[in-house]
Amino acid sequence: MSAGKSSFINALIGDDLLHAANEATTACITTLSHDDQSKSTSACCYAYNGDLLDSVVNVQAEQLKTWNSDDRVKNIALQGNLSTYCRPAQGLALHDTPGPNNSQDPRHAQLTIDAIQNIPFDMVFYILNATQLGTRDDRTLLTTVKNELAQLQRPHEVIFILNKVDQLDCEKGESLTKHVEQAFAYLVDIGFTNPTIVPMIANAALYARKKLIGKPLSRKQRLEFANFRDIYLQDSSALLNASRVPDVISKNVKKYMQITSRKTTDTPADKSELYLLMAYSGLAAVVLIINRQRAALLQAQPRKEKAKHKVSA
Ligand SMILES: Nc1nc2c(ncn2[C@@H]2O[C@H](COP(=O)(O)OP(=O)(O)O)[C@@H](O)[C@H]2O)c(=O)[nH]1
Ligand SMILES: [Mg+2]
Repeated sequence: MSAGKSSFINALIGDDLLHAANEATTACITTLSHDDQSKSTSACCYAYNGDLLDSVVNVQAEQLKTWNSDDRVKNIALQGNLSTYCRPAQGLALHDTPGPNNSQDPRHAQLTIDAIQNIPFDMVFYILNATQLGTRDDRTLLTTVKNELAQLQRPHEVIFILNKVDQLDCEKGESLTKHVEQAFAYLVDIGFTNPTIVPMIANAALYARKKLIGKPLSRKQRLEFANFRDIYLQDSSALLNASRVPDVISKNVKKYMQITSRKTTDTPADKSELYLLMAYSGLAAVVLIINRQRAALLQAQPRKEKAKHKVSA
């Protein structure tokens, strides 16, 4: 709960459509599907018995928030031309789940288990809160999720995001590398083999993306963004160097950062910095991980299916 699951998806789509706050906000499963033919973003919500409750064209964050806090709603399905860097984007579906460790509402845990059992996904991003790693709740939940995943027949990859690393107090010796190593040992102890861990600042990624797209930041977001920029300037490779990702991913993020930081006449310096901040935040590694898997999935598909996806990356 509040580890940053909804913020992580918002960063991927460059928009704060999903409600994110330091409280038990997500009470249902929200599926966001990319369709590059969509002229508007439409959404529907469904009850526990599968009945359609409501639908809206040009959906706004406020509407999703209202549905999300409506006890009758089990699922929200949203479709639109999302601003994602994932390639191929067509057919991409992102599923946001409630935090299953909300002790005030046991339905949240059930919804997450339901999602694991019934949604045909290819990849799971498990968002760990860097400031609350290894609590008893967290261990119980991770063990449940691991056991549920072990029963699945279809292949899937599990990626761990160590989010909110901006909140670690490095001046008090909370070293990022040490934290990632601790997370690694913790996950191995639970039974995950050689887990991939991406340290991340989901909000930094989201704000950089919003600025690049030209969307305004709220006052609070502007203040937070200034703080993220400050820590980025101290060591722009800190998160990447601490991450535990396949070599090909870290090499490609490094390459991307090198190319972006070269002074060119066609990209203004402030824009380059935003791209770099986005890469620094962990988002570039995440997108490369997704793209690599989507390319592999596409490779395995019959020719007719491939034509539908129009690979552009
Ligand atoms: N400092 C910091 N705050 C974050 C980060 N990611 C998310 N948050 C904040 O954490 C709170 C919970 O986020 P949310 O996405 O709702 O978490 P969820 O319950 O896991 O979906 C919100 O106030 C977010 O703005 C991050 O990387 N750093
Ligand atoms: Mg949420």
